[in-house]
Amino acid sequence: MANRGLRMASGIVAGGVTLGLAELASVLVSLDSTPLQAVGAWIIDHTPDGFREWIIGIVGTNDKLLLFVSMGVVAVVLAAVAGIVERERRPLGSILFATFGLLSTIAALGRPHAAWTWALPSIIGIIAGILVLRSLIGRVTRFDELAETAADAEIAEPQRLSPAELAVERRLMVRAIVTAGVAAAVGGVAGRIIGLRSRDVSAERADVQLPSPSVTPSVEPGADLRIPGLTPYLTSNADFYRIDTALTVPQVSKDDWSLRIHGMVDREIRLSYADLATKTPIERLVTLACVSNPVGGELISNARWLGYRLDELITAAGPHPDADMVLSRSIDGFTAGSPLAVLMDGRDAMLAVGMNGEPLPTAHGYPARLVVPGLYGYVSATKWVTELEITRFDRAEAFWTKRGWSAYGPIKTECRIDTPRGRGTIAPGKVTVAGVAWAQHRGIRGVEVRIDQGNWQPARLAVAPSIDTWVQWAFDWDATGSTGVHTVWARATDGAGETQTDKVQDVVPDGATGYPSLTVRIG
Ligand SMILES: Nc1nc2c(c(=O)[nH]1)N[C@H]1C(S)=C(S)[C@@H](COP(=O)(O)O)O[C@H]1N2
Ligand SMILES: [Mo]
Repeated sequence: MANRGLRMASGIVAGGVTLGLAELASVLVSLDSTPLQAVGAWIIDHTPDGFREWIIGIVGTNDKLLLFVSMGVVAVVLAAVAGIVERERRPLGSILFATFGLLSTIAALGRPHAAWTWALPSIIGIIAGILVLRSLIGRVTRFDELAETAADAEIAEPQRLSPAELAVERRLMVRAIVTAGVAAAVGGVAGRIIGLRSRDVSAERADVQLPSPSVTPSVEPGADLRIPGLTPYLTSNADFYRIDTALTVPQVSKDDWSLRIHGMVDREIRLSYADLATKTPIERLVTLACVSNPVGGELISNARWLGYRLDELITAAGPHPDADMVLSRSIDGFTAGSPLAVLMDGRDAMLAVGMNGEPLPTAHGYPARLVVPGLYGYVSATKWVTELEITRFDRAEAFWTKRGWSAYGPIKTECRIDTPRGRGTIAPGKVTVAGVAWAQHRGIRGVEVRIDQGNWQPARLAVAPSIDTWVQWAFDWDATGSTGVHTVWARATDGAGETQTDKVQDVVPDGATGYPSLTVRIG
């Protein structure tokens, strides 16, 4: 077949028209309804756990970028194939497009909160894509025929195109393909930009006046040992780790937001953002941790949170005595199941609206999220939270629990060595080993350090402003005369006197354990 390249290009351009027009159409529906978003979200929901962990182990939090790039590559290949197999009366390419459109429509309609209109971007995009595919492939085929005729010496001049005329025809055809491609790209990018702009809540967020708590937790200077390479006690909003399943950050206006407390309660409650202003705010220091944080990992951060006590909000609804779980739900369908008893036991579990003196950043849950000291994020820290369903563990299952993670997620006592990390060879002499240790809501009583197979020696602890946060620690190692390669170990003991386990366990199903260690070369 002649012009294989042009047929592939036609397929790719038609695919681009599909996705581009779907982006434009999604502006009127929901940005999450486009084929790329809907299929991407479907893939995230159906990725086997082992594979997910493996990927995250390699690319870290660039997993979503990787997903989009892979989907892009697959889309280009499929569209190119569609271009090749599409024939005038055997429209295999159109059938391929229609099949993809059907799957994408199903994926979009299957999203949480999807309305029937979520089908429209896929349908409109696919119809346009098929029309463009047929039209471009028709042109390429007609050109092939003209070229064949031109090469046929039997045919008389008027019917036969001269090489110059043929070149003109070719240019017109290429121009049609390029024009459609550019239009698709411009439309798609414009759609995305307009969609993001029109929904962007950052201007609204900048204007939010946070309530003033009666006390703001103070961070004593002694909480920060200010050792080079040691993680600061407080994490800035920009440096705070981020984990969620959202392909694009949900943009939820505080004026549209509400929190519904329902399920096994005496009276269902619905709170608007304005209703919160009538309640008493609290501000607390809490260290959030992700269950997927490997020993020594970075998925843990500490901030000052401003919000409203969950025990008060839940009590107002009158939870039934036989309820034991609060299933919190996000605008994007994510759910977390927290033990009701933990939320009600007097700790500072809250509906947070502020982070380090600012309204919550959109990526961290603006306008409201949950923060529960002592529980991993996947069972408690729902961002963009819109619902608290009071229920039972034997009746409901949360997002990650359905995927093999433990239903209960108390944070395990752990510590991390921050320095000397990646410092190459260190001169013999005094070496400061330092890091952070955490056992949220139990507090940290001590940290010990061991060099190679030596004795465990106590490290000094920084001031801990709260048992709900991590604490810095440091150990002055006299490495004079210790030239060679050494392994440095650390272990923490919590406020109840319980030392963290040395048993090495991976993150699945309820958090990694084992002593962190570091190899250093003295010389
Ligand atoms: N809506 C929503 N909330 C969520 C998640 C999510 O995927 N979606 N992930 C949870 C997990 S696993 C963690 S560890 C914390 C992380 O919060 P952060 O991104 O503010 O650090 O958010 C929790 N809240
Ligand atoms: Mo997490």
